[in-house]
Amino acid sequence: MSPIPITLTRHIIQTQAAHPGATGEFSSLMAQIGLVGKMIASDLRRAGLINILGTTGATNVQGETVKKLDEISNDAFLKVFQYSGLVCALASEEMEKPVQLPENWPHGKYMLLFDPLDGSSNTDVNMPLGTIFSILKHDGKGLPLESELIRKGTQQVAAGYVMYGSSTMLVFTAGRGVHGFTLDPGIGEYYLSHENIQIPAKGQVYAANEGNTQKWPDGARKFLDYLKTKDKQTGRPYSARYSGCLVADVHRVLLGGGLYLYPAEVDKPEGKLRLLYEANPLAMVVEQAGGKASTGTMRILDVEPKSLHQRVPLLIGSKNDVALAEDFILGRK
Ligand code: FDP
Repeated sequence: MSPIPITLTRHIIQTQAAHPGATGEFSSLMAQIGLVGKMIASDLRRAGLINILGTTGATNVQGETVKKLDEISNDAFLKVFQYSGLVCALASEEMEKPVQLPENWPHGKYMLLFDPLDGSSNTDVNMPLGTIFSILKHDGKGLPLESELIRKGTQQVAAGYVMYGSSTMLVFTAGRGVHGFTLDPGIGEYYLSHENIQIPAKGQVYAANEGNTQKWPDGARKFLDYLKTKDKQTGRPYSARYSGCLVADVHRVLLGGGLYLYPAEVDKPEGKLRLLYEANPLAMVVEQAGGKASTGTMRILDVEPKSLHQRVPLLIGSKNDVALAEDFILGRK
């Protein structure tokens, strides 16, 4: 008989058993994130058939066009969490302010920040998409203020993503390694498929929007030229792989090595990606797998955020590749 596969729930309960003080709240929270992932995956699978492709006609807090699927995915989080009693704060990349949770309702100690649908330019063309989440703990009583959600990445207690590709995967860390679970759609259960993921120290792949290189500072441009230059000893040229979905591109480098970069631009030094909803959670995952995440000049997880929707440049992946990118950006190469 083949061994019993480890489900997401069993994995979390086993890990929890190693922590005698654990209340089970975290296990429930993760199970519900898994449920949101299933709801979104189910909509994405049928998207072309049920009139949910295209835009809503609205613009979000980031000034970006809202896709119908952005809204549907955001709603999935609200449906599952608003009255769950599992969180005391909810903040979404799609919403200007944190969600108002009912005062006279039970609430847990965790604060959940999420990007419901990452890579939304991929929705209408059947390409990969993702969901990113970051979990913080509120130590005080009652419901936290917005300012209490604006924390450094080092304060995350857990983080991860769901990737909607040829299969649906949930990858997360609670600070003790990174584990990947694949959804068996036939029975609606996530099974442990990638235990203790370790990112290679160096890869041979880069993911970047090369159409933007003319907007990049010299250091970042030189770095890309370096990666494309032939050199057998250092495994160059690297291959380019850019899907337009951060989750999918980071997932590729997490498993195979290399790096994803969305650097600062000369006229946009703050970069594009959101610190609290995208960079911090992915940085926690990648660091836990032995990789590195940087703004180009400092560790992502040490950036002191000032606002909920703050943007940040991001270089993330294999530790040697990211360190080398920093050397170029800082003018050391
Ligand atoms: P998108 O705007 O389509 O949601 O989150 C931002 C993100 O996608 C990432 O997933 C992706 O890597 C990047 O932005 C794509 O930006 P460009 O279109 O500028 O390449």
